[in-house]
This record gives sequence, structure tokens and C-alpha cells, in this order.
Amino acid sequence: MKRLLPLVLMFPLCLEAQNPIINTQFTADPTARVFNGKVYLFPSHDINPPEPQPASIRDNWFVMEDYHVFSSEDLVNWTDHGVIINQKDVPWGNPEAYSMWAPDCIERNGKYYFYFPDLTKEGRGFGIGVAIADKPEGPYKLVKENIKGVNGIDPCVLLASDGNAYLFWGAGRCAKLKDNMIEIEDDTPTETIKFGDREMQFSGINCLKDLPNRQAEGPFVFEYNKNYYLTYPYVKDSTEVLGYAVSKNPMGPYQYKGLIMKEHASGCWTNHHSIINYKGQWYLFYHHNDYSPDMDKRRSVRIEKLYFNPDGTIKEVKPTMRGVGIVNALDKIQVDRFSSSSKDVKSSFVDLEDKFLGWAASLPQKGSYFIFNDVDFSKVNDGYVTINVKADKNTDLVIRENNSKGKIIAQTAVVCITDGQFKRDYTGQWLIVTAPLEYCPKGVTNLCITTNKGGLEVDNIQFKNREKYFSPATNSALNPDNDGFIRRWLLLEPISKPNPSNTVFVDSYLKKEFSEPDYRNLFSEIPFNNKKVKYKDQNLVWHKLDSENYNVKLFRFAEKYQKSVYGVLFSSITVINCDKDIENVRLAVGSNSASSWYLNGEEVLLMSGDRRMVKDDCVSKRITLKKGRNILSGSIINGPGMSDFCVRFIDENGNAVKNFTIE
Ligand code: FUB
Repeated sequence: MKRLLPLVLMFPLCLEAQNPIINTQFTADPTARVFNGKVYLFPSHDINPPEPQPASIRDNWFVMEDYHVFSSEDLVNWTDHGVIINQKDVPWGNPEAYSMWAPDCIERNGKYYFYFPDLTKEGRGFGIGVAIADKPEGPYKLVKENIKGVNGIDPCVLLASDGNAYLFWGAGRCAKLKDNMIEIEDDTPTETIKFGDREMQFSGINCLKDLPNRQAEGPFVFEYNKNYYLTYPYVKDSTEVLGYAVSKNPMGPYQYKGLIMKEHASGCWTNHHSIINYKGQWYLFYHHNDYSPDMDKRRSVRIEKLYFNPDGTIKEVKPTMRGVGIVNALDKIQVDRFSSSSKDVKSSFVDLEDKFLGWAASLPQKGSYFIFNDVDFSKVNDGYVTINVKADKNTDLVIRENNSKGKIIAQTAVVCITDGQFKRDYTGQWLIVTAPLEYCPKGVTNLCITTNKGGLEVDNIQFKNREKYFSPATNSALNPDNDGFIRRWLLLEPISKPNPSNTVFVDSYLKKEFSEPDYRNLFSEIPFNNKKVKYKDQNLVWHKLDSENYNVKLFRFAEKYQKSVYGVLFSSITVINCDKDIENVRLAVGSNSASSWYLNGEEVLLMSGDRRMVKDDCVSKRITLKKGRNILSGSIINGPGMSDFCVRFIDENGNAVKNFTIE
């Protein structure tokens, strides 16, 4: 398994996902809370044991050294605010225990109180500590001592409508908190429990006495319609279910009502959860071992919608990979986490070496389908769709609205180029196919991904607006941009030049390819918009476009016209009008990868090698832009990378030359 990027610890990152909702690290025991109109997630953080494995860590056990906080406004895109507490920071905790188990956080009088369990320094089992902050994402200041009289794990604080704060922990124990939120009331009762011939003292009262409570833990208590719901994981048969009990009083007695979620089919030993109402909808946050199917102590957080029956009982929640949230069609849609499917559709990891890359869904035969619900098309107009696929024979893919009989949104052939073998694109990614939209749905709808032939796997899809990177060039003359970059070009649809690597782009190769007569012929006259040309057996079209960026994103151009993105040769041409001769200027270019540039038919710059698109990467010798029309053209060739270029003229001092127009 790849180690996580250290950046995650320092900077907020946006993480996109369905279930599991966090795909950059393991997350477990999710406590979600709504603060300031946003959902904040306080999970615990499973990790693989450090190497060499410290003696303090049991084999095949939980390994948890810190806590992160995440937030989201749409339950789809999550920001990681980084680490708020590490085991080494806890004054009363064992810094080597790796036992930062399930936490909670609540807000009272403008302060955020974070409650967490940890093994004590003195080796007296688990204690529960508190850290306080002014903002949900911290920074948190640790209280020096753990809460006196409270031994155990899994704290949960209920701010009840009776005005009191109650601390629940362990197997359903409960005590009232003082107003300072860091101590329990002095008159909290204690109970002595016998374990064989050993006796142990427990403070608080046991709210799960006489209720199903085998190995109960992780209490989460909330209030709904004047009832208190004590929800908790316990072992019914062999692994944990989520059950619940209801009472009119925070401290019970509680009446058992049933299950919220059954055992995980995967055999994951634990489940742990929280329940919130966000924007009028109830949600269950829970965990599963999705990214670690062979080891259930590395878990990942999921979300599902939760519903009440009219009598206040909770409807059983079925775990799904789709999870919740409306997904913007312009974002990457992880359709492999579908809402429903034909029986033959299966999901499998994209890469067994890096399970955080997620899954792909297979469509084995004609008529196989899966449905991904709640996709928002309101920002899509004249769009196209890109689809990441893998296939071992020629097949097709059809995207319909709602179900397998619905209106066709887009369809495309999926062509395997090598015999019987799936051809990866040059970056080692899956093959990206693009298809224009035949019909653009309105608002939020469901997608049905299906096939007329079958035998392919689908990873993710993304809808794109054509005008995002380019708009059709207008008839009025254009100035270079503020930095002198030329953004108006006639671009020819890419010529296929399959090169599996950029190492071939040496001078001799480029000179041969770029000066080949059939190719040079394409530049013999200035093309017009939509001009069709033939190059060898390829029919191609010139497009007159304005680039929205200073760098002309050729790979987006190729994608836009559903052409190959990799292993291609791009051709560009533009006309520059000068009022007078502009002497001693240099052409300054950055391109990915190699390129060659001509001014008025004469080669002025050859950029060989495996290049990146860097501003002013190479400059020409001194040249003159003559009064009137100057024709500037370029050939840009690429292997496995994303092609783009930026072009401007600079003067003797390196300043942008801008006193011309682009026709
Ligand atoms: O994550 C460690 C422990 O596993 C939690 O504290 C329990 O609730 C169970 O999920």
C-alpha cells in the first residue's frame, strides 16, 4: 500500500468520493456534527503499523496515532483540515500506544470540545481526554488531565434539551458533565462489577443493562421528537450490528427497538456510527473495510440516508457503495459505485497494489447495466463525456437517462487496438474514450451505463463543456494577452503518431517528421475554419479557436473533438498583423513535448527532447516581425503526456511584445 502524501497533513485537500467518502487514508468510527451550516467529520484514523513494528502494537490489531478533521458542504467533496492531535501531544497518554480510538466533538458556548480515548501513561487502560478549540478544525488545546473517574473508550456527548450535557462512553455508560465540560458531576454514582474473581469500579450508570449488549461499544445518542435515541454497535451473532434503544430521559431507562444496520457481509468485525440531520435529511455515518478487504482493522467511512417510520422507529439502513450526495456532472463521477445494477455486474479493484484507487465495474454482456443516481446536469450545456474504460475486445458503451430503456445521452464504440489485448493509454491509465452528447438531461437525474455487446470495465466518467478551454474565434482582431501570449490559433485535429515514449524526439526524428512533404503541404495556404483536409488515410479538420488559457491545451482540444490525446502530432497556425516592422524580437515558446516553429515559412525554433510546458522554455534567435501579415505556425508532437504550448514574442529585455493583433 502506498504511504500517504505528507502534504495531506499540512494543507486542506479536496477529496471527491462516493462511498467510502475519504480515499486518501483509512478512516473509522465517524462522528459527524453539523457546525455553522457545514458537516464536520471527526473519525479515528487507522494506519498500517510503522516499520519496524513497535513492540507496543499488537499483531493484526488497530493502529491509530492521530486524528484528522474533515468538512463538507455537499457530503460529496470533503476537505481534509489535517491532523488536530497526535498521541505524542497527549500529556496523560501513552505516546507509543497507537490507541487513539473513536472520538466525538461538540460545540458549547462558542467553544469546540473534542473528546477522545487513549491508553493512559500509567497503564491503567483507557482514559478519556478533552481538547478545546475556537473553531471545529482547530487548533485544539489539550486539557492536561483525562476526565476523572471515566475509564473506557468511545466518548459521545449529548447536549440534551433539558439543558444538561451527558457523557456516554464504552458499553453505554452515562454521566452528567459539569458546565466546564471537562469533569463529570461529583455525585455521579459508581458501580462495582465482578469479572471472575476480579472486581472493577465503573462510574456512571449503565444504560444498556438488560438490553442486547454483548460487546457493546461506540454509543451515539441523539434527540428526535422528544425521545432520546441511544444507538450502539454490539455483537449479535459473530460481528457487530448497529442497534438502538429509546427513552424519554437521557439516562434511561432505555427500551430496545431493533437494528439500524445488520452485520457487514464482508465480515468486518466492527461497525461504528453517528447520525445527523443535515438540511432536513437524516444521515447515518458508519464504517466498513472497503479499502482493506483482507484486514478489518483498516476501515473507511461511508454515509447513507436514514429514515424514520411515522411511529419514530428507524428504518433499517442498507449499506451501499453509492452513498449519498448529488454529484455534479462536470466532476469525476465514480460510476463503479453504482446505486443498482443487473445481476451480472461486478466491481473489482482497479489496482490491487493501491486499493485507494478504488474500483471498476464490469459490463460482461449485451444488456448488462448499472445505474448511478443523482447526477446534476444543470451546469452542462454543449457537452461531451469522457469515459475511462478497459476492454479486451471491440465493444461499445451507451449512457442512457434513468434506466436501460431511457433516452440515450451518449454512446461510443470502444475499440481495442492490439490483438485481443486491452491497450492502455501511454500514461498507464485506462483508455479514455470520448463521446459527444446526443441529448443533455436537465437538472438532477440518474445515469444508466449499459452496452450492446459487453466485455468491458468502466471506471469513472466525466461530462465536460466544450467551451471550457476554447471558444470559437470571433471575426474581430484579437490582441495578445497581458503577458503577450497568443491565444488565437487554427488547430488541426491531431495526426496519429503512436510513440510510447518521448525519448525518440531527437532533432533528426523531428526534422524528418516535420519536413515530410505531405505534412508540410498542410501549411501551404492558411486554412479556414472547418476546412477538411486529408493526411495519408486520415480525414482531419482545422478549427479556429480562442484559448481560454495562456497555454493552449492541445489535449483538451483533442478530447473536445473526440480524437486521440496521446501519441499524436498537432499542427497550429496563426496570422499576426503588425503596423510596422518590429525588429530584434525573439519567439519564446514552452511546449509539451517537442515542437518546431516557423515564421513566414522559415524555421525559427526547434525544441527537441522530452519537454514540459514551461513559459519561455526556448527562445529563437533575433527575428523581425514585418509590417503587415506574418504567418506563425507550429508542429507539436507528443507521446504519453498531455500536450500543450504557450507562445509569445519577447524583446531584447525579455519583456512581452504586444503591439500587434492576431487576425
Ligand atoms: O476503532 C477502534 C475501536 O473499534 C472503536 O473505538 C470501536 O468502537 C470499534 O470501532
